[in-house]
Amino acid sequence: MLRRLIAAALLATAFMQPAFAETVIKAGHGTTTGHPTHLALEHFAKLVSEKSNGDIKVEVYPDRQLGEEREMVEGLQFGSVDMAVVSTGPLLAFAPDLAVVDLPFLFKDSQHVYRVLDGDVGTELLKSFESRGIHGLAWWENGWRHLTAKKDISKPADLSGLKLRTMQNPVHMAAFEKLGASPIPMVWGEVFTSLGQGVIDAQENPITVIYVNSLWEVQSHLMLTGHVYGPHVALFSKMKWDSLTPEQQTIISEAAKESTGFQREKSAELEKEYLAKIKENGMTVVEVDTAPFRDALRDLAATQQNIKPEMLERINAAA
Ligand code: EAX
Repeated sequence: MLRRLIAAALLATAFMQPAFAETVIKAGHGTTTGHPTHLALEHFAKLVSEKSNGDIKVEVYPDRQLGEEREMVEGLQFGSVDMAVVSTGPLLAFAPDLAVVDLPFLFKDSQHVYRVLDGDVGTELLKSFESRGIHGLAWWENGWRHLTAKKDISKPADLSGLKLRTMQNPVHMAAFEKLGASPIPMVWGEVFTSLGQGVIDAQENPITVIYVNSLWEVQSHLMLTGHVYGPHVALFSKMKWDSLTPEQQTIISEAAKESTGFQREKSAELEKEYLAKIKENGMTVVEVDTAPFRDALRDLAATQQNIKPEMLERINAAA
C-alpha cells in the first residue's frame, strides 16, 4: 500500500515537472560548427530555452545534416524542417524579390547593409516568403564574398573562360557571365571535391566559409574582391509557426532578433581570425582594385527581371 502511494506520488511529481521540452524545433544550416551562424544558432537555442522556461527546445543540425540549402528550404514548406539559416543561393526560387540583394557592388559597407536589412526593405523582403509557406525571422550574415582560384585574378580578363562555381543563384550567374567567366552552379556539398578533381577551377565565398572548409587545400589564391554581400537568412516553417502559441511565437521572434547582433559580431571577429589562419596555411591573399569589375557590371540590374527599380532606389538612397 505504502509502496503504491509512493509510486503514485512520484508519478504525480513527474507530471508536474515535465522532463522533456514540450516543443522541439529542428534547426539546420549548411555550414560547419566553426561558422558564426552555428554559434548564433546555439546562442538562439539558449535564449529560447531561457525565455520559455525549458518549454521550447531548439536542436541545431550543422553540416547540411538536414539537407543541402535548397532541400532545407523545401523542408520548411513541407514541415519536415522547422527552421533553417541559409544563403541566398536557392532563395530566389522562393522569394524572387530578394534578387536585388544579390547584385554585386550594391552595398557600400556593412553599415549600409544593416541599415537596409534591418529597415523597411529587409522587413518587406522577409514578409515576401509568407505566401510560400515560409516565415522570415531575421537577416544574419554569411559575409562579403571573395574569389578563390588556382591563380591570381586581378582584372576581369583573368576570369575569361574560368570554370567558376557559383551558387544556384541567377543574379550571381549573370554577373560572372558578364565578367567573362564560365559560371557553373553547384550545391555547396560538391564544391570541395569538384575543385580537387578540376571539374571547377574557382569559387567565391566569405572568409569564414573558405576557412572552415580548408579551401587552401584545393585553391592557392584568395582575392579580396568583396564583390557581393552574402546574407544568411533565418527562416521558419510556416506550418510549424502556425502550430505555436502567440507567446511561443514572440519568444522565437525576439530570440532571433536578439541573436542578430551576436551573430554579426561573431562574423566580424572570426573573419579577422580566419583570414590570418588562411595566410598561415599558405594561401596567397591578393588585394584587388575592384573598379574594372564594377564598371563591367554597371548595367546588370537592368537585365534582371526580378529587380524592382523602386527597391533598388531605396537601397541606394540608404548608402
Ligand atoms: O551557406 O553555397 C554557398 O556558397 C554558401 O555560401 C555556403 O554553403 C554557406
